[in-house]
Amino acid sequence: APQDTQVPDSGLVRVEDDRTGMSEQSLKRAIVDNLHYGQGKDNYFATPYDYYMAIARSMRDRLIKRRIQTARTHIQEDSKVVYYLSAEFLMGRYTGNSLINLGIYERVRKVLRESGLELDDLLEKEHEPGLGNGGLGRLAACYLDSLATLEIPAVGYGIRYEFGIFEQEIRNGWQAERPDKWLSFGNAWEVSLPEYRTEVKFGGHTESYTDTKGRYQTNWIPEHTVFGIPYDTPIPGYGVNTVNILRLWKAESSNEFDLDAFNAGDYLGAVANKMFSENISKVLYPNDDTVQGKELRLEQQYFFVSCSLQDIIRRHIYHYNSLDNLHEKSAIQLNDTHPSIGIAELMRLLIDVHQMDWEQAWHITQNCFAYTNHTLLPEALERWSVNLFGRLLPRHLEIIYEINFRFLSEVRKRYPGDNERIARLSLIEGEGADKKVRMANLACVGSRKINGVAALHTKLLQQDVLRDFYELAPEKFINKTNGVTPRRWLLLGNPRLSNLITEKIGEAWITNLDELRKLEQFADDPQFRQTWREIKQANKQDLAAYIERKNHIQVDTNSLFDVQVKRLHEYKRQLLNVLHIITLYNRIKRNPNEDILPRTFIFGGKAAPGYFIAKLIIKLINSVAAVVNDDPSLEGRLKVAFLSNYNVSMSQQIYAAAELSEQISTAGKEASGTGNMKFALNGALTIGTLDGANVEIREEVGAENFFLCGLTTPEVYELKAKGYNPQEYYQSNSELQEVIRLIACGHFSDGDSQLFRPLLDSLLYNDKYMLFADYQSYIDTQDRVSQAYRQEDNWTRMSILNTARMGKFSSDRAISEYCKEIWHVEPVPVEFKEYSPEDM
Ligand code: CR6
Repeated sequence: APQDTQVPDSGLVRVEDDRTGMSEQSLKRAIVDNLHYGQGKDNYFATPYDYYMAIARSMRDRLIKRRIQTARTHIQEDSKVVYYLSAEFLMGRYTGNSLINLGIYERVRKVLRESGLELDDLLEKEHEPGLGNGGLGRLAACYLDSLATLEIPAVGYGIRYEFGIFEQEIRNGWQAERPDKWLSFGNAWEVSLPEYRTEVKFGGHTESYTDTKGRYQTNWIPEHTVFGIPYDTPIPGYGVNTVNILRLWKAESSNEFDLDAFNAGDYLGAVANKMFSENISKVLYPNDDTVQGKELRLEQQYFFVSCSLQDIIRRHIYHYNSLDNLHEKSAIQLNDTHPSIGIAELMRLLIDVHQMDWEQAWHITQNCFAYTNHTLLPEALERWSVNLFGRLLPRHLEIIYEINFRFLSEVRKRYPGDNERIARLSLIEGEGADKKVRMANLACVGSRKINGVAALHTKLLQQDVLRDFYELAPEKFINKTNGVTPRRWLLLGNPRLSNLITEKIGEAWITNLDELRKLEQFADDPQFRQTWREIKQANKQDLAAYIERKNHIQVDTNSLFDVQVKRLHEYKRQLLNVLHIITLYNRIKRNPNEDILPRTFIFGGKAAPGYFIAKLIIKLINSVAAVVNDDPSLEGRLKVAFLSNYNVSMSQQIYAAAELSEQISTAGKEASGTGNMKFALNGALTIGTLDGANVEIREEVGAENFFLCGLTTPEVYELKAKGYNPQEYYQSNSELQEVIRLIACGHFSDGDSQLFRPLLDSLLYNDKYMLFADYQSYIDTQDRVSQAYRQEDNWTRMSILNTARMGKFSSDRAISEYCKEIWHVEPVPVEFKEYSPEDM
């Protein structure tokens, strides 16, 4: 063999410093190194994006080191692992968060400043991974952060969508959608693992045979097979060495080119399989809290669930050489019904592939899975047509029928002759051609625990949506009120406020949010209040600058920042907020001297592209903004800004600057909400209905520090039962009439009286979400808000108390409850060991 060139070994080069060192010097070297050898640039050629990539890679190196040690520790300790299956993970930007969790944000900022670079500006170069729609996907992200911080062995499993949630643009007041090409400049954070690629089958038919032991077996002969390639992103805990992973699957063709078809001259046929395969992980469905029974969506769900379960089984067998104890070592959480096909898939893998008998397989399956329900809206409960299901997943349909047969036999024993109940519990709905598979029923039958996401929501599940299952197995039901991670939502998102808090009470709050209670003692301290106000003011100025830059609207930073940011949905009632704006507008028009509190109304949120009414509401907000913002007679007292392309990064800035948080869904419709928690944590006061987690927020902060409005859930139910008629409210409310007439006459639409007709008609003649019923209560409460805001000292006091009492809403609290009461897993501390070249 040829001899290598000899080089002297100086004994001075320590690779470990560049890859894992945390000192200023090693961090600087690491960034320069990654700039050179990762980006191929020096400081002459490097763009801000190159610097961002170099920082990201330097952090990734540090996390990978800890990831390896985490994985080794989990194996050494035979740890039970949590697998969080979710079709959505709305992670937000990674780099700032990893700097925070590694505890080196300030140090890296300082190192960069020495070279004239501003960390915060560079971090904005990261394209946010928007692989989720809203609350459900963001909850999954907060939960991964808490799992790692609590040192729980966990893997998040999902889909590596090539296109995440669309980018929203506002054109002439309307929402327009553009594809989110988040991967086009590369992704510094992921590592692909083609060696763990997994095969997934689709379509075809099944055949039965008797195996050599005389057992009846089924063989699935698929029409297509697809590969899933895993891409891992490290998920660091805060202040610990645990680094878990988020494993997302990309679909790839299993045979690039069908040679037979090609040789037969069928060129397009030859690439059809490739197109089928690559479509699967192409794009995130942009619906929040609604479903369309689209075939591709079921393909996506099955694809990532099958890859993930096969991956879990592979790892388990490698370690234990048996599947008998799978349920003792794995807890698989179903984030809504989207991954619930996993119940049938695990049965299939255990029975058909690993030759287990039905009883044992069912025991293992039922003890692996738990199911979180996230909605009470009937349109969000997934039901797949049996036809489609059987075409795509013929073997799973058989298994579901078998599960159903066995399940219903038990039900019949318990409720003999109660055919209606049996029909309601059945996994199959309806008869004949339009039979449906009910995924929520499958999830309930196949899981050991079923949880709602706020106390009220869980209660309503038990009394209403899942009542029959509750009566059958009440011990399965449990509440797990949602939570949010204080790392992203306070420490990273609101540095001014978190610095003040840490100065006053130390930094224990970062991992024990109940510590915030210690702020209560300062609520009456004038100096502290003053500082608290100054911080909010500074954050408001930052947001005002953003609004000026993006929307060209000048807002008064002394006005009340009144904010509603969330997906556009009729039940969330952004329209009720607009009715309030127009009410104030009318009051000033009627009496220009009326003493109206100056307010800046800030909106943000995406509408599902096919949701016409939601898009019309966006158009209305922008139309009202155009009139109100430019009317000199208002003297700048009212401003309205719709911020386009609301996403995680933008929301961090908005929560920090918000003073009033709008949480005004119709009672009984919002399962929990999590934005409500982030606002209050950042010191905004809430105006809200008794819905979702608002109920518990109000309990925690105290009724006197919360602006309650609207009907309660029982009142909503009652009103509906006796026949709700919006006209009754309309006819007796002159201020409301004035508002509606102003929209109707085209005041906000250049005289076009037809444009907003669909919104008005739905209010006047149907009003499914009871805006008219809650209008007066909402307006009165808003008037109380205005008065309260003028009592500056007391407002600040309430704001401090809101932050101080948000401990319960940490995702750390939520995750420790899941660990104890659902998953039965314990923390596994990970030691940091110096890297050594001898490890080869
Ligand atoms: N849309 C609920 O509507 C809840 C989150 C997370 C939602 C919302 O109230 O906070 O889940 N539900 O639990 C679904 O997505 C089905 C949501 O985000």
